[in-house]
Amino acid sequence: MTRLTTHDIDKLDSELTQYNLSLIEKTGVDLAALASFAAGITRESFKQAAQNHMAAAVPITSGQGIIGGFSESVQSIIQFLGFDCFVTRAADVAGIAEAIDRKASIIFVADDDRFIAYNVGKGSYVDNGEATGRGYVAALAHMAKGLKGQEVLVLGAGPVGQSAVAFLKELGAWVKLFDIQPEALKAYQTDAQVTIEHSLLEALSKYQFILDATPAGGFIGADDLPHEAMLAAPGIPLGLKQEALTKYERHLIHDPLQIGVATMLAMIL
Ligand code: PYL
Repeated sequence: MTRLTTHDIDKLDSELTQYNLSLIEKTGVDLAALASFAAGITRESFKQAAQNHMAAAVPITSGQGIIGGFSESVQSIIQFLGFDCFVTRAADVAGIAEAIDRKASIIFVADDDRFIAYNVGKGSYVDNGEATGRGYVAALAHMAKGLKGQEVLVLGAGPVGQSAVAFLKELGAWVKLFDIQPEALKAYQTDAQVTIEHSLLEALSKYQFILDATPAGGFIGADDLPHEAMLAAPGIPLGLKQEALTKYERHLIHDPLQIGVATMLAMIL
């Protein structure tokens, strides 16, 4: 998983309203609706649940340490969705204890390897990778006005790509999967709804709907894609080159945290 930098998220809080409006423009629905769809709940029940939950974001100092603004960005996304959320004053175990003492019902914690939301009452958690894969498929499905029976190219068979493949199959899409590491594709060799793609450039030129779940940046040029391409790209950094970004911006979903955190919240209620 690529590690975010403070620079990736430094304007996130102040731009959430504009970000949500751009989601509505591209997909027809807002962040709460996408997260609800990905979680299999109604937008109404998601909004209702805000009355019964207090969330906490706990900074974690392990490994490469705290990312400036990370916990605050998680908090602002959760608050934007109508839920109470605080960032604990303490970090690590003391922060988790503080969250519980302050009656948090959902605790968000991330180290360098995992980012989870833990539901204290249920004793269950959801992982950011799984939520992000589902959330970005939800966005692509709305942008495409439905993916049932459609061919969708998924780049990357890591945690996000695997979750995206699973949800795409649930939605009745025909998945075309590419990964640079053949062993990542073994699990799909006998899957009737998944076709393995062996040439990246050939695959990019062929499919209108693309989900880029790779951690690679700047490898997709404007001429590599069909004119009508629509892309959902959770991968950090963005896989599109600047020229492609300019050409496909109106049909591109890409953010550092918003869809993943919103979907974690909707899935862990
Ligand atoms: C969850 C993000 C999405 C993409 N990469 C993941 C990442 O950057 N993970 C590291 C998160 C570290 C957070 C740090 C803190 O500030 O609490 N431990």
